[in-house]
Amino acid sequence: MGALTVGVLISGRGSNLQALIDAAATPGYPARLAVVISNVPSAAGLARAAKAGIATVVVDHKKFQMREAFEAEVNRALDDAGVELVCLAGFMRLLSDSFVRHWRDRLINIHPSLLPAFRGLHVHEQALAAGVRISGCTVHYVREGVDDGPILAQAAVPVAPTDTPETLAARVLVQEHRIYPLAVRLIAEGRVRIVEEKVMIEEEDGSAVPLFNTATL
Ligand code: 4DW
Ligand code: GAR
Repeated sequence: MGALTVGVLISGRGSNLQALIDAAATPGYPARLAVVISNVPSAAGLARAAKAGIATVVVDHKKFQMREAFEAEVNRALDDAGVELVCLAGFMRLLSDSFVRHWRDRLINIHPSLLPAFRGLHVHEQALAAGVRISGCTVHYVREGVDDGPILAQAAVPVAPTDTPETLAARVLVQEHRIYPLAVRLIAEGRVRIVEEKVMIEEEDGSAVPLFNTATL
């Protein structure tokens, strides 16, 4: 069976992109990164992709008046590369309902909280302000709402009394780099089913269960 063709959308640093690049370089990984698209020309993740020999495309949203025109250009780059699964990795532009519908069940995101807690921006500030003792990260299918959609994988981390948004973000990021490649692997292996908007993982015997083994503390 051929590897699943993946496109990654970024806006910045690209450390989750790097985790996917590193995973895809391991023998037997069932997905291949075909294109990395950034809406920010200066995104550091573009150099990571180039270093790994992955095609890069910049679609600078500032050059487009209409979100639809921007997204049409993104879609052209994804289609040109034969992309079957789109991974948002620190991609910070809101995608329209029509884009999300077009890629329904083929579009996933990583978010640095235990969704549905703490949507949107400044997530770690929100977690510290709420006083939670546990935070974490979530890989989810993207739906029309922001930071909404069936949950593929989550990992938990402790919140320390001395944490700042920066120290908490760093602890969560380590787990992001574990669960994003894991989630892409499960999809690429064809083991993921969405049943009543919940993700089920197919076992060898054909039964389907929720993913069980991603939690860490
Ligand atoms: C996300 C959600 C909203 C904005 C930025 C990031 C998180 C993941 C995500 C990216 N694109 C998405 C999602 C999502 O969960 N659901 C959908 N699309 N439909 C956001 O509001 N960004 C605004 C400003 C960005 C900027 O100033 O650069 C925007 O208007 O796009
Ligand atoms: C990551 O922490 C990711 O979870 C977060 O942005 C960071 C991107 O870092 N994404 C969101 O907040 C989406 N709502 P990276 O560019 O190094 O992967």
